[in-house]
Amino acid sequence: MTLTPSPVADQDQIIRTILTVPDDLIGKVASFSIEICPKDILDDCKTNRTQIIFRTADFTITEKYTSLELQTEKFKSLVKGKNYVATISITIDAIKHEVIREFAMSNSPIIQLDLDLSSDGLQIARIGTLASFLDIDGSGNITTLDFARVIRQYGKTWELAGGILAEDVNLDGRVNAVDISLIIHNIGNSVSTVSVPQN
Ligand SMILES: [Ca+2]
Ligand SMILES: [Ca+2]
Repeated sequence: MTLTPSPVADQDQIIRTILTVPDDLIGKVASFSIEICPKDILDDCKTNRTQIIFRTADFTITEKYTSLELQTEKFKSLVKGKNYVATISITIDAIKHEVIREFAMSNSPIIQLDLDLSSDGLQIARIGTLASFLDIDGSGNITTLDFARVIRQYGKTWELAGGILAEDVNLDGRVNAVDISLIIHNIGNSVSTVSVPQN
C-alpha cells in the first residue's frame, strides 16, 4: 500500500478501450478518436485546439468485445485530482457516433474506457483511470467489499457473463489473479491514493 507521489504527467499514458458491438458490425473498420480537455477551460478548448489532448486510431472490429490500446506520449497536462472532459467518437461506415463524459484524473497512468455501441448509439459504461475501476462499488475507497465482489466473479469471462464485468478491473476479458492482486494491494486506499504497477 505504498503511495506513489509522482505526478501523473511524468508517466507514459495508455488509453485502454473496450468496445462492445452488435454482431453486424464485426469485421468492419472503425475510426476511433478521443479528445480530452481540462474541465475548467472547456470553453477555451472549443476555440484553442492546442489545449486539447487528442488521440486517434483506425482499427478492425474483430469480435463482440474489441479492445484497443493506445500508447501515447506523456500527457503533460493530465494532473492528478483534476477533472477532464473526454469527447469520444467512433466512425463506422461513414456514420459518426459521439459521446461526451467527464472524469477525474487519479494516481494511475492508465485511462480505461468501457464503450457500448448499439442501435441507441454510443454509450459509456465506465470511464476513468484504472485506479477508479478498482473501486467496483463506487464507494470512493478500495475495501474488502470490492475484494468480495471480485472473488464472487472469479474465473468468469465476458463471454460467460454475457457482458463486460465491473469485477474485471483491468478490462482484459477475465476476472482473474491480476484483478485480485490489484485490489489486494490497494485495500485501505482511496481512489486518489491507489498505487498501480507500471507494467
Ligand atoms: Ca469500494
Ligand atoms: Ca482482468
